[in-house]
Amino acid sequence: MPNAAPTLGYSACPHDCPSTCALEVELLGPDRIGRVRGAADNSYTAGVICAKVARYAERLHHPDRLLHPLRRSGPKGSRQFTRIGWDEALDRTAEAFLAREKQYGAETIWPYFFAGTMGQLMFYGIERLRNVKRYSNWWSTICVNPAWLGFEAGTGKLMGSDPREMARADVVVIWGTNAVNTQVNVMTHAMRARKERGAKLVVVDVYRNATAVQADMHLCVRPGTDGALACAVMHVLFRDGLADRAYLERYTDAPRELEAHLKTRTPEWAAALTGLGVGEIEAFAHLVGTTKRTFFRLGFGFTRSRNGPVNMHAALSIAAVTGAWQYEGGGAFKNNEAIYTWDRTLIEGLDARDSSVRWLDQSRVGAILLGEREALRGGPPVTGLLIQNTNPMCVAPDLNAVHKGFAREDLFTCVHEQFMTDTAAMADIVLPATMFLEHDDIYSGGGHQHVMFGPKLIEPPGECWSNHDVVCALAKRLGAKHPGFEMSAWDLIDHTLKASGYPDAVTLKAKRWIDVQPPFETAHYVKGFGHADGKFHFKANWKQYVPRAYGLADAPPDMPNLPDHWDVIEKPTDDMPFRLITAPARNTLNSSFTETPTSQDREGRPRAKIHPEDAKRLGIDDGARIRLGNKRGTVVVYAELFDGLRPGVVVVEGVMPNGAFEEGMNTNALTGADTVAPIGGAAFHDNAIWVRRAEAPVKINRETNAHDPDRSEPSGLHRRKLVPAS
Ligand SMILES: Nc1nc2c(c(=O)[nH]1)N[C@H]1C(S)=C(S)[C@@H](COP(=O)(O)OP(=O)(O)OC[C@H]3O[C@@H](n4cnc5c(=O)[nH]c(N)nc54)[C@H](O)[C@@H]3O)O[C@H]1N2
Ligand SMILES: Nc1nc2c(c(=O)[nH]1)N[C@H]1C(S)=C(S)[C@@H](COP(=O)(O)OP(=O)(O)OC[C@H]3O[C@@H](n4cnc5c(=O)[nH]c(N)nc54)[C@H](O)[C@@H]3O)O[C@H]1N2
Ligand code: SF4
Ligand SMILES: [Mo]
Repeated sequence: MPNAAPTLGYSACPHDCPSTCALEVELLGPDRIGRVRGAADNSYTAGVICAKVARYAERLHHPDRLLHPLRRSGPKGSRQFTRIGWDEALDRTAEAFLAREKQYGAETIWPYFFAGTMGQLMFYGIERLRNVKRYSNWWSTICVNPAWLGFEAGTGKLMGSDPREMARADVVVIWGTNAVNTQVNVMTHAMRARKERGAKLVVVDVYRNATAVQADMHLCVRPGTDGALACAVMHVLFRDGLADRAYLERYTDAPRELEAHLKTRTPEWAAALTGLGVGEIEAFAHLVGTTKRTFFRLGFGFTRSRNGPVNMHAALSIAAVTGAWQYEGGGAFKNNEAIYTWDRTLIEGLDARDSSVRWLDQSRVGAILLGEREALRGGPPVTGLLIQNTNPMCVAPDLNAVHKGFAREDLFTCVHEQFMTDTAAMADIVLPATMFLEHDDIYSGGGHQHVMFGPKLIEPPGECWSNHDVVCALAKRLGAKHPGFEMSAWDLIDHTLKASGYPDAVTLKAKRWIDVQPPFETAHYVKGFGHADGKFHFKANWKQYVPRAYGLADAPPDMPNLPDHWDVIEKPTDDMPFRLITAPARNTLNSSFTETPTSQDREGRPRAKIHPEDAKRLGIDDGARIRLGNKRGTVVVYAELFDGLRPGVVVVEGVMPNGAFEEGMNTNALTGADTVAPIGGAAFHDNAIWVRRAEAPVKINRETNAHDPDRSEPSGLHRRKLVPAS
């Protein structure tokens, strides 16, 4: 039979990625897809998507997809499960939650979720169950807080120049984001600027990543020193007459104070901190100072440090000193959260929120499950978890604590998932979830300006249910009443679109997306910045952003208000002379896609990029088994000699499943869950570690995951099972 052209369906990528691409999906049957492509007629996607989503059929039709509800039938973490029906699975979950609620009060249950899907309904719907039931609140901290706060402290609003304007810039500065890996569309627009206008591309990053390889100038800073670089750049701008003084007077809060403060932040001062040459800093400052159309595309990576918000605010401040905001193709961009007018009252049940319920910090899940008083805010222990869209057994910091916490016998865990992830493996009840092409939802792009529809295009396999279905079915059994639990996904979507001032569901579905880009003068703050005084704030008022009602401490007194290097990172010591970066990998997205064969082939085994000089000194050959460790834990990885980073820096890409590591725990064994001030965050790229050759495979103390040389095993690699040693 000749191949007929497949039917096309239209959707939006639901994954946790700022690009939220407009998609065209080949439909090969009522439950089968073929290739996925980027929509050429969407002005941001512009026909380009990442390879991992182009081959989405591999994930959606994966033989390991969860198809039926399961009940644990062996010890916790044994991965022994028995198939059960939906009624039994939901009944058991509801019974367990109700019994615990009776014993400890409703705050003992903690719905735990994140952005595995960014659909407005399937992402946030779980909040309605929480609010109506008065379950413990969830303070989202794992991803955006340091970055968004640093930006907002300057502009007063989380929006910036139209990201498509990058194509009309003369210099594009990609700062602390590996866009080639993590948001490929940034490169589409940046590369257009280079091709059509001869624009220069500058990358500020701690290693020569896939994005830096494409750059005209790569500023390879030491981790956590971006604030110092930014200060020295501004010092040069003021010193050499490259600051736009008219703009500063009209649009900023404290230009003269800033100039005086920067007098001592010389290129020499910054060179010592960043590791850059004075000449490099001067050249960068002159480039952005003499090129009005400079677009600062600020990423997340450089804010995943204990001084992250300060570094973001400092880098952002450069555009205000040069006045780049005034020009098309100039200014700065982090995220467009503030341009969207989403009203999720019905989806989240905000009308039912009780302000007296405690808030628990997402990134502190380990400490919370281990019952630390401060982490529990003095309230009852967490004894019930309902998890959707996230894999904390893999992605959360301080993984030793997390693994121990999840292993608690008295903890009842229900995980709604697409795959048997490391977190699902710890569950008492596992529920099978639909993928985005199997349910209706609506999306908006943090990295662009579109509100998009992602309709149900195919039937789900097996007995998969959507997040909305699960939340509503549990609500019934838990006695939670709210109009949102009685509505279909479509009706909730339709209602939410209209309440938000967007076209209704039928209209948006037909249009596929709408472009809600604010006009130039709004996006570029021509009529003033987002603060009450209309100014860009060089003097960040950190205090103002701390929600004290959530139990957070005030901003630390030594947190600098003016741009600076805030010296609170984990500095190398004699014992721990290296700094570890756990950067994103190209073929996986957090722990998603780690299940697909192509991603597994391309990423291979866990590798640590290490400078050849360091390797030589430590007697480490390329490909050698090496052990990385610190006070929190240790992992074995394979050395990859690489001169695209500074000596003393080690980079391991990807959040691989724990099973990919000899001792059953990924690099989050080394990352810290201490709070990034002042509003939370995880400092995934701010780790002091030691590095050594891992001669013979070594036994690890399973209780602590600490390296115990007295318990060396003579031979054979072993994989730590997820069962705790107790
Ligand atoms: N393929 C892929 N795509 C992804 C993801 C993924 O895991 N894989 N994750 C998704 C998610 S959830 C998010 S939030 C975004 C994140 O996307 P990004 O904005 O790219 O942020 P990060 O992924 O944290 O870090 C990216 C870069 O920051 C650099 N970096 C680390 N520390 C410093 C520093 O101190 N200074 C400087 N200048 N650079 C530093 C790292 O070396 C790395 O190259 O990407 C999304 N897209
Ligand atoms: N070492 C290190 N750790 C990191 C980072 C880092 O840079 N380094 N980055 C951090 C960042 S920025 C983030 S955002 C977090 C992200 O961490 P997570 O939010 O845990 O993201 P994923 O690992 O992609 O897990 C998402 C899960 O949701 C599931 N899922 C997807 N769609 C649906 C759905 O519709 N319904 C249900 N029920 N499930 C669904 C997927 O199968 C997947 O297992 O990781 C953080 N962890
Ligand atoms: S680039 Fe990001 S939004 Fe686009 S298809 Fe890939 S994961 Fe999805
Ligand atoms: Mo993220």
